Amino acid sequence: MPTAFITGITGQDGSYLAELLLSKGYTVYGLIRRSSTFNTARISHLYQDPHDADYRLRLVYGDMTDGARLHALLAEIKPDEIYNLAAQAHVKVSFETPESTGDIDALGVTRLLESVREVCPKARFYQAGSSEMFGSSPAPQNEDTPMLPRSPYAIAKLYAHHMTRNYREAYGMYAVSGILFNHESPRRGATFVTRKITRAVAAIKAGAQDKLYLGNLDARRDWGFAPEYVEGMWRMLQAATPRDYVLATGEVHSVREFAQRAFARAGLDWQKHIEIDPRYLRPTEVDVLQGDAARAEHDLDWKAATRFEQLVDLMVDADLHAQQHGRGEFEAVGRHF
Ligand code: NAP
Ligand code: G4F
Repeated sequence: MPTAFITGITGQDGSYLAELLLSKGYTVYGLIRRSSTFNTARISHLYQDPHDADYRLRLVYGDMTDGARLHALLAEIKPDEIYNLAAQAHVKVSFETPESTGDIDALGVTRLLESVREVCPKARFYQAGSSEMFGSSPAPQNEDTPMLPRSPYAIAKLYAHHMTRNYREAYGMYAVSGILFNHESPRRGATFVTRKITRAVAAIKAGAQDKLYLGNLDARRDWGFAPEYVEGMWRMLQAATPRDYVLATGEVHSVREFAQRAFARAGLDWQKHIEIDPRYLRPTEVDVLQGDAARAEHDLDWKAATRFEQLVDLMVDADLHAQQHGRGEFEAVGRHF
């Protein structure tokens, strides 16, 4: 069975991808950062004792800023597939940390690609590109839409996107960049707007909180369900020809609409609880992201299935459940979510 190397395995997407690949029989190596507190909550249900006979989830220490370590790991593991999901993935934070965001999200990809070229050039490489790269380009956006990024995060991702394409063209490597629109789940980080809203709904419902402070309610996004998107990543690496693909639902809603639906799901009136705090506004905003995933549907037979209302409801329900049962941030979600 194949061997995969996942960077960012402790993140939302990394955890779902690890589940998917393990279920397909892969041996999965996951890169984790040394941390003084545990950062493996999203994959704790997948943990295996190294002494298990079927020990296929192997966590290794490293960092996207440490090229020598990435090189040594790839030389040792010689994976068949590499999924580069590691990133400083928060757009607003990237305005505060532009240098380290570029180091991890842009140069980190070059470090990885260069190591792949040197030690395992036949490996198939997936780069986690982002719809943020489209920035101010009018919607709907597809693979041919001009990219006009609006944040240090998006600019770093665009560098990585072009670098991935360049390694494909220059060295004939199987290297692709998935241009993924926003995808969410009960495992979404708590500072992204969807999860920030659904966690607050649960806390307000329980009487533990009264107000939720947000930024731009008019921003519109194309929100899908994360497990479906990691399936799309895998399909990109199984295709006969390496190509870049958009993954999206094609449906667009505002932050306000997300909040309205989420509060209503719990029987709450959003207008009584939401306040605007300018600290959550961005120096430059991306107003509308709406993807056209026709190429992925045609070539990969990939199509988003979970619609907006279902997504909001399942996220609210998971956070209500967690709140009611006094569970930690990801404990309630288990294998199902
Ligand atoms: P996430 O939950 O924020 O996870 C990010 C992962 O990157 C975590 O495992 C994190 O480790 C790791 N990481 C951060 N800095 C690192 C470093 N210097 N070295 C090694 N690992 C590092 O993000 P996500 O939502 O799963 O997204 C996965 C990827 O897809 C990211 O590259 C993101 O930019 C991209 N993307 C996401 C979306 C989306 O809507 N979710 C859409 C388009 C593209 P820790 O747990 O230790 O922090
Ligand atoms: O949830 P967000 O922080 O996600 P954003 O900026 O769209 O980025 C996410 O999706 C990208 C793909 O398009 C990924 F590449 C990236 O890694 C990340 O996963 O914000 C969504 C919208 C923004 O317009 C933001 O201004 O919600 C608006 N918003 C309004 N109030 C807020 C808030 N965002 C956050 N995080 N917190 C707020 O209080």
